[in-house]
Amino acid sequence: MPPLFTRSPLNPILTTTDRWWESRSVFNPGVAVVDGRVALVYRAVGGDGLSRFGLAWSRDGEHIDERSELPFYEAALDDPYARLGVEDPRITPLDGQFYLTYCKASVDTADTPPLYWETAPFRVRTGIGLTRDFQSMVEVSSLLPQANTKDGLLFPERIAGKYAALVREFPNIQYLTSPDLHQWSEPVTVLEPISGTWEGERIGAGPPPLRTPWGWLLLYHGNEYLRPRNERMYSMGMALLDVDDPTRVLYRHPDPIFRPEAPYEIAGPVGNVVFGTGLVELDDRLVLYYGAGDGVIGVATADRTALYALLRQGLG
Ligand code: BMA
Repeated sequence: MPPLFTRSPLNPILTTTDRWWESRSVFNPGVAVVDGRVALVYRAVGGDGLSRFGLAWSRDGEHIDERSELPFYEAALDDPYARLGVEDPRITPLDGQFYLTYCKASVDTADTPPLYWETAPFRVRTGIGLTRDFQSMVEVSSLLPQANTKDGLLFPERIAGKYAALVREFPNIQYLTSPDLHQWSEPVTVLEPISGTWEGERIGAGPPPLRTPWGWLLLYHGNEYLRPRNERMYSMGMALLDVDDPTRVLYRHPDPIFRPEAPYEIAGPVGNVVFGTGLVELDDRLVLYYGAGDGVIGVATADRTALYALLRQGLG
């Protein structure tokens, strides 16, 4: 089978600049189509090692035409949950506005034990922000304010009348709902890592799910530990969730659909990483935006018919 996703010949489409706040790395963009243009809100790491969001625009989805001089968003200096900044935004269009979900990162007190792979006891929360016009964003709430979570996103439609979300409270992807973005239901596990495979270590939702005729298409990342090289690899996988009850997994593709292969994915500040966080439909293509090697941004395109055929085949 030919590869499902084809990399743009322009890759990497976005790289660092000499502006201090995005001089170290730019990666993991949230993406949305806004008045016919593609907006990318991306994670930018600067000379101070902190994460902020930059904003870039593209007319054709691959050439960057415009880029913000200053960060699009940075955490308030006195926010104790974002001492290391904000990371990995996802963008969800809903009710004629755009919600951003992102990881707020800080470090817990020194007497807190870190998770086994962590270099410090990171304290992570999922923030929810709102923008109408991409001039500015305001934080409106957070997903499960008391829990350590990453990879949070909102579905682009209400489900059974409620806001619907996915989040990763280590190590699983969970589903939860809210009437108002403030009170959250008890999370229900949707997908777990599969030990000994490409998604054996941990998994997390990628871009906000896309509605297909058969269910929600969820692209997600999986992390595997390559013992002989003492390295980790992040690839992208695909699942289909029931439209009305996304805790029902209708199909999970066994193999990764996108793996680190290009030099800018294999090298970089963290090598062997493709981390997809944006997905848009442009004509008959599904266009995936991803962080590569935690250093730059790439784009890869799948033919919708081919991807749908794979889903249908999986559904049997
Ligand atoms: C995750 C997040 C992402 C990053 C990925 C690969 O835990 O920190 O921002 O792209 O690891 O390093």
